[in-house]
Amino acid sequence: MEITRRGLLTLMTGVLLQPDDQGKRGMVVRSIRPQALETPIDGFADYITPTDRFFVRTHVHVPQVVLADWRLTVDGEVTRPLALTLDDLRQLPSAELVGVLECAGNGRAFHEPSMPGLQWTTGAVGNGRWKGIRLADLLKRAGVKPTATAVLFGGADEPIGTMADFERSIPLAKALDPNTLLAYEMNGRTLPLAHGFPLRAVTPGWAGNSWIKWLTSIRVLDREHEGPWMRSAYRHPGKPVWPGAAVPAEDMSPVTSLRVKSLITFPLEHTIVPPGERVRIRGVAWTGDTGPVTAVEVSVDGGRRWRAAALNPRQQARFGWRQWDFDWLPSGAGYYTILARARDAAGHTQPFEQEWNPSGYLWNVVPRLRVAVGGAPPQPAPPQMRETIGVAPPVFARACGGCHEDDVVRQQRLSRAQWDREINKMVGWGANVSGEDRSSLLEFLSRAYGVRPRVP
Ligand SMILES: Nc1nc2c(c(=O)[nH]1)N[C@H]1C(S)=C(S)[C@@H](COP(=O)(O)O)O[C@H]1N2
Ligand SMILES: [Mo]
Repeated sequence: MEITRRGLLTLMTGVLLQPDDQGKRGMVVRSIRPQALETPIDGFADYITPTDRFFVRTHVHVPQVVLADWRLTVDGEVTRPLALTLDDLRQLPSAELVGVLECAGNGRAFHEPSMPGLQWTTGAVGNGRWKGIRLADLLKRAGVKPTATAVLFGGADEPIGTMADFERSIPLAKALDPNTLLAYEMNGRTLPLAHGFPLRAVTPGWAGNSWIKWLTSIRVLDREHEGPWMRSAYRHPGKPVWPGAAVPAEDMSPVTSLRVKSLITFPLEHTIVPPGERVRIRGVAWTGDTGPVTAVEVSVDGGRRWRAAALNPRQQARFGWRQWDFDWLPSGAGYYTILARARDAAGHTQPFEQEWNPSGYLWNVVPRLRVAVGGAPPQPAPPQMRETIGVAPPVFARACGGCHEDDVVRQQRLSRAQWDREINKMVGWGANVSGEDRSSLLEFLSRAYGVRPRVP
């Protein structure tokens, strides 16, 4: 462990021993306190996400860990309850794996209609190297009784306000899976405080809500844990529901496996590519229980044609992501829409349309970005939020209603400039709009039917 100024001070006073909370670099702050930090797309250039770029999601007050007092207890439906120090754990055979940690809510911001919660876009995910012990080895020592069906993780963190303690259980089968670890190292170093020092659960293939940090207690249960972090949070209907609908918690089940997903990490949105230049499109792809990833396809024409990207042949970790690339020589100047679509061993692939769910979990729509070859892309129109549709000025019915109904207008989402051109077009087609009428019509159309998230 690196000795830092703070570490040295605490060694001198002999009270605390915890690793320096490695500073984070260039993160998108979604919440300062409790800490929620998102990795921007430039944080995904490496196979292993550097610790200082790794996203953080914490619901709670980060605990003060006094290692001398720290114990991991194992109890519940076991024949030999245990209380172990970190040194005890380090004596056990170690295991290491590369695995993707992704928050269930990653991509929530893309759901329409939007829902409350952290508005993660693409960066509540990272590929880490995790080292620790196998949970199965510990459970074997403790002697799991036949009545056991689930394993509850509890951490040292304290809830904020009247929030319930962040405790969650996983099914016994997942706990006994040889890939399920209790990790004391991340990316070759002592697990940082932000990521759960001194010990966290690593449940590869499953969303972050099962990767409990600051572990102090493992309790073997005869049923799924009944706390609110199981019974009301992290639940998904498992099928499409009416967007915006309230779904009773009992009609949903806990979020477990991640879904097949990819990110395009290069080039960046609205890059201007010089004509004649080759572009190496790059990204990463991962999946959950239905892995491994078997293919990534790329389209440079908005999905009309697809071709296989090359998966990095050295990256075979079952739960790690795979870097891919795609060599592209644009056929000429123009505006290109690039899409990527990963496929996994079970034949699952990424959808174009996400089914809506009440908490906005497991977003995995094909990623998309646009580049301009040989010229600057036009400035995207700033989104205009609708305050009220307002009352249509008389010119609307008079000038437009003669030829068509409102419906054809209502489905449009156009910027002011586009509406301006549309009016010109209609005037060209015979609509009688002029002077003051014209400005009130333009005002109305761009306010009422401006660019904004679609509302179902
Ligand atoms: N004790 C505890 N563990 C926790 C959480 C928490 O708030 N408290 N958040 C969970 C959630 S929702 C996620 S996505 C991951 C995030 O892990 P990271 O902060 O190491 O990226 O931790 C999980 N483990
Ligand atoms: Mo999460």
